Amino acid sequence: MCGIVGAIADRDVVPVLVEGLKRLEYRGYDSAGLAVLDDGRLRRVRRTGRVSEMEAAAREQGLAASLGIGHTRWATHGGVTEDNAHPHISFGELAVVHNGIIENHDAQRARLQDAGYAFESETDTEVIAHLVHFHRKQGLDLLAAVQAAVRELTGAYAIAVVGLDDPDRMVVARMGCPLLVGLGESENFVASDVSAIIQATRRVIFLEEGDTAELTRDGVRVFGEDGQAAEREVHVSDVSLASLELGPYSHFMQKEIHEQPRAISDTIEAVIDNDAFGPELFGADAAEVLAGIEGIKILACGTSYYAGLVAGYWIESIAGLPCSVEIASEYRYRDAVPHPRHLVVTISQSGETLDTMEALKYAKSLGHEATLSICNVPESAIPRASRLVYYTRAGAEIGVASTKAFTTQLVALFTVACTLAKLHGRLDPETEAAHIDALRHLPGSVQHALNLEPQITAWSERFAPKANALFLGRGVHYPIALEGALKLKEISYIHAEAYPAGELKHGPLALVDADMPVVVIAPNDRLLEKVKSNMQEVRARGGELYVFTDADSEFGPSEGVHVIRTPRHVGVLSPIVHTIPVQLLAYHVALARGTDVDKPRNLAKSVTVE
Ligand code: HGA
Repeated sequence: MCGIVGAIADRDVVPVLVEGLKRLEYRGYDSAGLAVLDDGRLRRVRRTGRVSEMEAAAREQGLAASLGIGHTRWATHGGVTEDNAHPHISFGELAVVHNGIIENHDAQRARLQDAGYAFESETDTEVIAHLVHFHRKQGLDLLAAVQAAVRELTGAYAIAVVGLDDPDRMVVARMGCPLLVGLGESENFVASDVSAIIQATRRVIFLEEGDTAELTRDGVRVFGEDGQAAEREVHVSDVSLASLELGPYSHFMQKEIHEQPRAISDTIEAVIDNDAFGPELFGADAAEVLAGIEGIKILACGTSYYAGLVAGYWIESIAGLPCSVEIASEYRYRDAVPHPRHLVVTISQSGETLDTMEALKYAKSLGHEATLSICNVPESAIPRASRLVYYTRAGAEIGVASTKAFTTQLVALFTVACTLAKLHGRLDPETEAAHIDALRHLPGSVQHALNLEPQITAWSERFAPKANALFLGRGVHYPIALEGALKLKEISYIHAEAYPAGELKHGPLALVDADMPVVVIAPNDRLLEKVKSNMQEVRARGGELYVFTDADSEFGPSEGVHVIRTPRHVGVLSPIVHTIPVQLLAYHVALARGTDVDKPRNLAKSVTVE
């Protein structure tokens, strides 16, 4: 979603801002802009479309300055127009970039209009610019004006503000949206994501909810929600530049699909090194937190929700504990019945997913004290709000369609299931050793599945002209069918639905004809015979089947039935291996259709708005 970058330095910061915005492109956006303080003038350039178009315009105008802010916008309030693009400026004197949604913008707009402010955009953001300007004109300095303004806002925001009267400072604030400060030598930065400033500094402070901060060239002062000076820890980011570059790949999604053997082995390293599952994997007080747990509630959105569904099968079958899995944006708005002895597990790649964060807050408000976050970004908001954490080590995921984050979440959740089983006396040493052995061999099986790419590419040509597709799976592979359908619709825009194969006859079979390709996840498990019957139902209606099955299953191709064989059945970890072909299928169908694989239309990474 929206990205923010800002810099104050003794050098021209425009290249820093542009590079930062390019690194934020992966979050998804529709327009971009910069505002800089140049020799007593506030200059701005904004464009709809790509950062490179905005960069060209900035170059043409000879934009150069030592203080500035930049933004990539993913519109929530007001259409995708240049007037709605950020930065927003008040009276030509003060510029603001904003990530989030201001919920009381209508009331503030009316009030500011009465005070003589004219609005140029349809955004909620513009009220922030005028509100800060208003307080500045009442005699407050920039920091106090921002603090006064945010006290009058409801909703979520990360903002950065610069003003003509303040050529030596920038003020930033956050509530509900990520924002961090980067510390350089005689220069300082702000960004919504560390990748935006990694070329300038690795030393970062993650601002906390309600924080404001004042950045000058020589220092940074942070203030807590109460307005008092606050100490915040300085972290050294280990995000690798290589993970932000494409290297030999055509798309980040392709690169990230192929990084999965490494991402998985990094994520399970601690389990393999310890040769055991155990609460210590989840934090210092995990033994105590997990001790009295009698059930699990998983909260997540999108692909992470599907990872949660797989975990639901594992937790009930391996640990013998009841597990419910719920979409975070639904849970947060219903009258849920809390179970104080249930562990609440949230899953979010970015750790900033707003709906998941709010669901976690709601669960805590209901009395859930035992909370665990599965997350890929250290120090992000959701793990910080949770008592326990398991960090996946997928590395930066740039493609909007999640791939390696999903499979690493699955291995993390498998570890949760096995640890709970052990704590509840349901994991004997032989089974534990077998599960660890399966994990040890998993990267190899995933690599084997990746080697199927040429066969899957051949299939993709047949899918490309289709308007619809159906994905089927049963049991623990049903969520993989859901994930396959989601990947296909996200990046190829083919309408795809997933069903548990046994459900076909209860409705969706009506859709099946020769134009409806049906993808089936059919591993060699105890449900294979049932799935075969479901496939017969499809064939009998003229539907064409595309089946992923294991090397050792006895299921072969026939008229209207295409088969690709994944590696030998890997037992309980089979859903992870079967994820690879559906990712590759979506990727190659999208390539064949010529869509923008890494930045699918209308979608964004790190969904930090409701
Ligand atoms: N509400 C603002 C910013 C939107 C946003 O943060 N998107 O991720 C707008 O619509 O401009």
